[in-house]
Amino acid sequence: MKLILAIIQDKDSQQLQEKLVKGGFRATQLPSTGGFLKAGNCTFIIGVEEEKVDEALAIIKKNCHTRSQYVTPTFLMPEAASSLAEPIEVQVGGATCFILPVDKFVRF
Ligand code: 2BA
Repeated sequence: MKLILAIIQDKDSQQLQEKLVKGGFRATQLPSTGGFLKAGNCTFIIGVEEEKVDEALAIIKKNCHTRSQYVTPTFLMPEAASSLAEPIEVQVGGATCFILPVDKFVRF
């Protein structure tokens, strides 16, 4: 068994949850916060059989979209607050996924 940790944007979480359930996957959603933007995002914990990992990743890929977000450099560098810094564009998502081995899985 494997554990997929998928960090996605809040906007995609409902659709992803629905599609995972439809595909026969069990998932848990945790609210999380990105270290760079300090904005809310969503972390899915999905326990899957090894042979189904690619199927789950395909669902995540299909339902999680890349979006542009603007950050003011002053947010990143407070010392530059007085300069006339323009907002910069960063591409966020679709999904950042970690696939971990699971030693043991039990459900009571
Ligand atoms: P954030 O840390 O808020 O990052 C949001 C977006 O800002 C990133 O999108 C990336 O485009 C940009 N970014 C992040 N750190 C940067 C840096 N040091 N310099 C320049 N640009 C930077 P994504 O890469 O799609 O990441 C989306 C979210 O996934 C992240 O939100 C974070 O919560 C999570 N994440 C990404 N990589 C991770 C990692 N290696 N470990 C743990 N969480 C990660």
